[in-house]
Amino acid sequence: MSTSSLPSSITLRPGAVRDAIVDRLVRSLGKSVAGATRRDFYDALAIAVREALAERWIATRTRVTQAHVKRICYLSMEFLLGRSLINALSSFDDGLIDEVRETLLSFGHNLEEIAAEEEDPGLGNGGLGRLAACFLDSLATLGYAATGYGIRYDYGIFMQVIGDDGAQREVASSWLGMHNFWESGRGGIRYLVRFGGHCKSTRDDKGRVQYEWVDTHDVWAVAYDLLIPGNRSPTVNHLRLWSGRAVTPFKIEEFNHGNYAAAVADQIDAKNLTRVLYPDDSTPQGKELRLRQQYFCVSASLQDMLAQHLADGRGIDELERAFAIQLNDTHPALAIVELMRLLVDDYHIGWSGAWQMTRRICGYTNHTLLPEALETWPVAMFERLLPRHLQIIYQINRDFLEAVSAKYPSDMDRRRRMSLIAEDGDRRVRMAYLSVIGSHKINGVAKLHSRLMRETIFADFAELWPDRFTNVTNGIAVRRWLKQANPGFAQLITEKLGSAWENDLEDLERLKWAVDDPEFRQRFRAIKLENKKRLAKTIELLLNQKVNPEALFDVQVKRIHEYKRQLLNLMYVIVRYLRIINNEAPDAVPRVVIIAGKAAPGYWMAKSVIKLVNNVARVINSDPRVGDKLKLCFLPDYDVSLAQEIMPAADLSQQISTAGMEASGTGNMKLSLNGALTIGTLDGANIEIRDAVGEEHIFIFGMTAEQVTQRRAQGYSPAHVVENNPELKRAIETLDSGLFTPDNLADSTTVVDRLMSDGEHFLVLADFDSYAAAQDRVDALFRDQDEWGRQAIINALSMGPFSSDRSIREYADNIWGIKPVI
Ligand code: 26V
Repeated sequence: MSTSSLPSSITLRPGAVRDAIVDRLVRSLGKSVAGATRRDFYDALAIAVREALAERWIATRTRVTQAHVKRICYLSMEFLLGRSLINALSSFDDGLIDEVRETLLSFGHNLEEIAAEEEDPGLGNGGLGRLAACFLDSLATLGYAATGYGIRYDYGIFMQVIGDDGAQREVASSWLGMHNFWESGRGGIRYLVRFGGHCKSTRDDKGRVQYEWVDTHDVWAVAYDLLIPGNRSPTVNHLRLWSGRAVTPFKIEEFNHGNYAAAVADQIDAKNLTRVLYPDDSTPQGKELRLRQQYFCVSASLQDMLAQHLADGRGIDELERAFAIQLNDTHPALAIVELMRLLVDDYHIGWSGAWQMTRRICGYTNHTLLPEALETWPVAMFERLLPRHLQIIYQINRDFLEAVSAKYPSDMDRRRRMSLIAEDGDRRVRMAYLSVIGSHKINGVAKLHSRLMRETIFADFAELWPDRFTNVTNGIAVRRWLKQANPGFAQLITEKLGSAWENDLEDLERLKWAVDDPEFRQRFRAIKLENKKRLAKTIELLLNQKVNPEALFDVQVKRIHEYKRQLLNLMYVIVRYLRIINNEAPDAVPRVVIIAGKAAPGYWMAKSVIKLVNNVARVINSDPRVGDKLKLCFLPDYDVSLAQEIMPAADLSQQISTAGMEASGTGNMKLSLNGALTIGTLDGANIEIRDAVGEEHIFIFGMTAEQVTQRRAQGYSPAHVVENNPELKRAIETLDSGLFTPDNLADSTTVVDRLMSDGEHFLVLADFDSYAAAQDRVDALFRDQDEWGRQAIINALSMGPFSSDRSIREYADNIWGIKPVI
């Protein structure tokens, strides 16, 4: 039966919302309307929406197959999607969501509360994972044929709970606890992924060496698909996530002999493969299970691509016309090696032809310059887990180093530097170099980052192949970060401009006149105040702390890392606190300082920062001398859904990383788009944001990346800085006195010791003077509410270039060579 011949009454569409919901309640869930809970309404609605998307999805796949267009496969170990219901509902362009809202009201429910029933699938750590989700949104909205490939972790990022002592505790939380209606298990789509074993070589009848990988331990990768709707677009793509399953059946004989553990050992091993996301995004732990996850993801995805390609009746030699692969950082870099293995060993394509094809198919995005975050794997581990892949890596390396030697004869040091194998200490495979060598384009994620990438970690490679290096500045999905997160502001824009901006953010430029329209400014400020009231309620719910919505909402939300310098923020909060209690700031602008973010469980200093923030907050928030003038709030368990509440309520966006260290940042874009002013260093995309909003509408401070390098070379001495700033000195002394951590002095002193250590790598206090001066400018401007509002609007309306639609068009045109199918 074709979808069009289904009885139409069950399709969710304008005019039939009530019938569709009741139909799913009764027929899919077996609930009466009278007996249905909030959760039942969520389930019924989710089923109805998913079915409506499924029709668009089938149509998309038919179009893609018929058009024979090139597809992009976005390989990523992380996708931080956020909730689906409102995203999907608001992608329909016929006012469906309004009717859903009214219908639910008639049943006594509110759409936002219903939507909050959904677990936020936290299948990622931070920026890199959220970027992948924004990119999928843009790919579908712009009508590109795209598939995301990743892992269906049973447990995504941990839930962060703050203990009574202020410290972070990690609690496992399964997004799959409740039935997830957004994914469909595709039992029929599964591939064998092999590990271990050894390699045999034989000669074929023409005398060529053939390699065989034998005696392997195998695991099934089974597919689960999540639908990715384009906004007001006929396109629905999918994200395909792989889950591990045992190949060997349950061993009933062992069971019957009472060996219960042995009976299920294989099942458990296979399931463990995809059990949990690694929560450390700063230091790779070199854990074997992580390498297994990477290979599992890559192998299943490539088999899936090839299977589809061949099923379409196309030849293997056409592969590069059918597919582009993008590597989201080095985590899926094994795709380069696995593709070589498939082409050479299974499809018997000659080595150099296979290599050319592989390189033309793959592109690599780098997301960090931090040397400790660059992945390397012990050769010994590779040998044990992926022996054939190690051989291939050696061959790639031999060919490559030969080319290096041809260009730079007798430059042995260069050969050593550029080798895929690091020989210092235990021998390790350098995944970033593998990604560079195996890709036709290598890009950074903001202009500064792309330049530093060429000049530092990949300098030798950029000298060898200057044309392969490029930049694509990150962007954000306007739908989630404005239309859904800030419906009030979105409606105001639409009232003035129509809704074209949703899919063409540059259109906001046309609203620039509104900056000088007092009525528009007044409405903008009223919307901001409403958003702040909403967040104030959430803060009260989470922390049992009242905050004044009229105060300046000062926001720093992101993973906790020393380079992001949450401690610079905290030191300044302490300085303000001391000014207030010493009666030195009679007219201080009232502030609510909001900090949120998770620390990697093994990153001790980051966890100390969280604990200290909470301890300082406890003292400040309970000091009667402070009142409304200052509140410090650490919001626990920062995730996409909490971000959607915070972004529209912010006045000030803190983007204060040590210059040269934040690759791009994307929270900076989300906050600015929602009308926050940025206080920031000349780092990552902050620089491009400054260029877009104008330097008079942003608070820039601190050293440039070049000055940071110089300062480190000179030898940085924090004691010297502190000696010259009496307020900073007083703040340090107060910390050292234990005022904030009476139960455990060390909770303060260990952090102070770090800040005060000679050569402290992140130069936190070196930027303090300039940061405090910029904060004074913030206060001064906030006193003029009308002018602040004007500049906030300028910020929001200047964000045209920071849509992920723009980023995706650049990837499509300059890297992937793909065209939309619509
Ligand atoms: C690194 C690692 C290393 C070890 C194993 C687990 C793991 C997981 C994630 C990462 C990624 C760190 C890199 C990252 O997230 N970079 C961020 O990427 C954003 C999107 O491009 C960018 O805006 C941020 O500035 C950058 O920090």
